[in-house]
Amino acid sequence: LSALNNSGTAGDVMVDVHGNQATVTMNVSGAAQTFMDGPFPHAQHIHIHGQGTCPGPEADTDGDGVVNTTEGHPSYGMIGTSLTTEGDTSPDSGLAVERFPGGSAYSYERTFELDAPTAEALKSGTAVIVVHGVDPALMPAAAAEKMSDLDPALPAAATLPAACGTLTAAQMGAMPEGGADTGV
Ligand SMILES: [Cu+2]
Repeated sequence: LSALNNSGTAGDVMVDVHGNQATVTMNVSGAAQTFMDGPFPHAQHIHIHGQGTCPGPEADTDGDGVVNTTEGHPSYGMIGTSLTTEGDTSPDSGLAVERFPGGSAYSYERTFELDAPTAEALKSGTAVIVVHGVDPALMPAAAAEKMSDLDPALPAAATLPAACGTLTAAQMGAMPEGGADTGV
């Protein structure tokens, strides 16, 4: 994962796919620490069916100095899977902030059933991990005063993309028993 929007957030991600089961392992650091006296929630998703890329600064089409989530959609696509800590993993849980990891550094591991669109994107190389939530102090002041492009009840900082990484397929074919496993 590489930082977006000057967030300082970094990390790494592995998606291990066996049939329709995916195990996602993530380590994230340098993320926004606190939000309203609690751990800063970091919505995180597998985005799918865009160009399979992370946006550059030119994606800031409204010129406010940040690439918000919507401005990144042409690059990384829409939410395919919400990498929540429990319960639903569908796009419906995209902003279920109480079910995402939080704080400045965290590890995440979860096994869940892949839905067909996300599985297809993983195979076709258009699956992109995006971690959201940036310390507003790191944003241009005018952008930090805005509300989120995804939910007008949340500040822009809460949903701003903080880190992004493209997933590259790798066959882990060393032990072919039981069919081919695809590590991504
Ligand atoms: Cu996202």
